[in-house]
Amino acid sequence: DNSGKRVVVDPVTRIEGHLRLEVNVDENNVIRNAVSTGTMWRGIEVILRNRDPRDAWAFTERICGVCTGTHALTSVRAVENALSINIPENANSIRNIMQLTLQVHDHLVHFYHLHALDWVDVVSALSADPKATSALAQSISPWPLSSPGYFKDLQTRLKKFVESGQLGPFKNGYWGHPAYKLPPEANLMAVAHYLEALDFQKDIVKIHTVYGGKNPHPNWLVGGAPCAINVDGAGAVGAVNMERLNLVSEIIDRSIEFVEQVYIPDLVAIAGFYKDWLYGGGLSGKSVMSYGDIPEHANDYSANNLLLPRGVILNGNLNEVLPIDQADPDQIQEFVTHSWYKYPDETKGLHPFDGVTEPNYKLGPNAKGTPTNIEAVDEGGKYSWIKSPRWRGNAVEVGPLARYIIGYAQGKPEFKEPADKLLQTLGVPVTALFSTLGRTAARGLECQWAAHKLRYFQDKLVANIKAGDSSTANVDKWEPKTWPTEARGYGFTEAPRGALGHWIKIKDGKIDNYQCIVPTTWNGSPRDPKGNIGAFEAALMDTPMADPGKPLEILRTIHSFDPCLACSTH
Ligand code: NFC
Repeated sequence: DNSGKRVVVDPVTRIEGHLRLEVNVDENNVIRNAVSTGTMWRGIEVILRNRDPRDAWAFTERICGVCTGTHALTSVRAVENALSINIPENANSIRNIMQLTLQVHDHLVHFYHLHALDWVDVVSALSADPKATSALAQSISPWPLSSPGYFKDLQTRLKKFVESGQLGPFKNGYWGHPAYKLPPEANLMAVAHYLEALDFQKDIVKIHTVYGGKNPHPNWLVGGAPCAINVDGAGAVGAVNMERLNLVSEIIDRSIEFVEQVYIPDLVAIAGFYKDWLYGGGLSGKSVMSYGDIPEHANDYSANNLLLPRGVILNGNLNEVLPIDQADPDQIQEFVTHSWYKYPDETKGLHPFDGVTEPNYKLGPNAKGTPTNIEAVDEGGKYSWIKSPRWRGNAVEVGPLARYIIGYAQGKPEFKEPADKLLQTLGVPVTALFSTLGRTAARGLECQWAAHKLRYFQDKLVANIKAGDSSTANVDKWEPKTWPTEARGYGFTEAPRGALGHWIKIKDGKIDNYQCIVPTTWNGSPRDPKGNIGAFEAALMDTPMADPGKPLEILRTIHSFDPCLACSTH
């Protein structure tokens, strides 16, 4: 219904990639229709055709530099699945460390640098009392950077920014918007931690440089991990030696400290002021999905061996977590009825083993503007470069909140207990989880979980090396002549933003078809042929806006998904 007031946010900033949102609001400025559009496509699946499957990780990794490495991991798993390649135990630990490092890094950067400013008014921090800010900080955390002088200095720096007319990283906010609720002192504390997190995030990625050579886009290897281990003194260049293992260990300790003494206390403090703002639940209280990840032992990707939960919940039935089979054509399908692609029959979905990626850019009949300058999309026609994946025909939400809901429903203490504790601290019921804030809180809890699991797998790796096992790769099936003429396989991970899958068909040693279904493809998907809306669209519905001219509420909810559009369209 396009009769109401229309609000367009294009491009959405503080995300990765190119996203447009259009909403219609009623006479009370409540959102009654929402349309999400991925506005750019790159065609990595097409570029992969006829290439060497052993190189696919390096191409797919370039889908995104933010969730760096997770596509590469998914890709090597897909190739290993197709060719029945097993990896050594050390490689499994190293891959888990790489993936958990990404989770911690990504969640921290998201909370402070992409999302916090939806809740924190930077300009209000100028009127904070540094002494009261110090008292507030010390009342919630033992973190040492908390003296009145520290906050006074920061405030002086911030004043200079503002007075110069150059807010630097803090420009482009809706400062002074009535939906901001934090007192000035909490705003000043959060700005301090924004800057500290900016510093810390460059340290944590060093873990990727130790095991993968660089960041972004570390190196990966079909059959294992691309790093040699040499702990007996004079190491080969590039080898993982004792000094580097100690460096990783020290960064892990600091990660746990930062997450527990800064991120979590900030999350609780900020959420305390917004616990009445429980909009944005969307699909989270209905249908959620997680593939699971972080295998305890190498080469077993079954639910029991995965530390992150696996399963699907449909229609809010928390009593039943349904099993997933990524190879089952009845379970996972992608539709393009409303996406800028061509299928032989667009009323039907395709399983990714038989997926087709053929661009077909045309606007719906009621769209306004020109193809290069769209004023209004027509959601009755094609309107996004994102395809519409569905699980048994259902739109599902994926991501940290989905993982926590599934872990919660399965009664897994590692997920249920911290969630219950947080709900209790805030004094809100369990249904509060199904909201924008629930999404933001789940990411914080998962960051803490991941930091501790980093410690666990680093210790496991070191213990295994000390026991005499330094193997990191299995090259038995490296040569294509050892492969069958035709093979197919899939790989999956839980990327920071949710369930990620790659499907590969190999023929005569080359890639015959390659399809990716990405977390933001699930969350940002347009409507399917039955009219089911995607998770972004569902989450925006029924949200009241204080001022549609400054759509802060749209940003809050959409940012809580941490969208990555480069990933979604690939
Ligand atoms: Ni880009 Fe990725 C997307 C993640 O949704 N997580 O699969 C990967 O990006 O951030």
